[in-house]
Amino acid sequence: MAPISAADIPTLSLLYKLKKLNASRLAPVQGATPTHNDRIGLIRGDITSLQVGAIVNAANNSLLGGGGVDGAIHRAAGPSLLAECRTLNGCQTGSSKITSAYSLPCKKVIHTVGPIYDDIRPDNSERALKGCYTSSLNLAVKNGLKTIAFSGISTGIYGYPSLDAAMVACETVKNFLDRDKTIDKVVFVTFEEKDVRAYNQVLPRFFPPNTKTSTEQEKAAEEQKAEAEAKVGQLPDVPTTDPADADYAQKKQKHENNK
Ligand code: AR6
Repeated sequence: MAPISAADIPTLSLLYKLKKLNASRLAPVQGATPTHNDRIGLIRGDITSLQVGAIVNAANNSLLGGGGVDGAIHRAAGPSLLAECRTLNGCQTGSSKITSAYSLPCKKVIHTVGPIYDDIRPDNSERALKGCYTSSLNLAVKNGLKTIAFSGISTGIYGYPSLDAAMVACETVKNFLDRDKTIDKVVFVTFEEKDVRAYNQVLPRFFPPNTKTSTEQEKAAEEQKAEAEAKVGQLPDVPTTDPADADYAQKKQKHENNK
């Protein structure tokens, strides 16, 4: 399968424009913003074909491979990936570790360990799932990677309900992008129909379409400019002589007088 480059993965802005993603009929969550719509990608397919900075594997505590996306990643990367994973001494639930990508088209693989969904204590599962997204994003930044693609951590064999998992994923990624300036693109990779539906439903609640017309955008830019100019007006006047020069001139005069 030909690799898909990061630039070819559609952003939310494009998906809204093409009407492949629609505004939610449900209320947006608090703080929802279209600001990151160019930095979020969404694609359905096999994560092993993505030519991105890092793909995120839904691994287990041993990091020694398994079924689902973990199996697909190990098969596509080749046996060297397992050899490197053996040196890592496993990984805790809610945490992540990074390896090379070997025969995969991406640069790195981040292995994260999602929770086995606990419907008696869903808060514990939510905390661990948040940890998976945050620790993976932090590892990407630490390794200078600009693009990162997530599989639906815990939504397969580990049984996390897709809609709830998509809420956690979107909220955590949004909070991260609100303060990060280094990551260019975070991609959500869906595989099964249930996850496609979940992301189509949840993404617009966190990252709504930009409904401002270009005139409104221009007006907002004008307002920002006026505000900046008003602030400049409050600054002290720029000195007309160089303080260092004035000091020098004074000293020079004194020296002349003492001659
Ligand atoms: N590309 C993208 N997504 C995929 C692919 C693929 N090739 N294959 C499956 N998915 P799962 P978990 C989706 O079960 O629930 C392993 O044995 C899948 O549809 O792989 O976190 C590990 O070793 C689902 O949305 O991971 C652990 O023991 C998502 O990937 C255990 O499974 C995750 O499903 C982890 O379970």
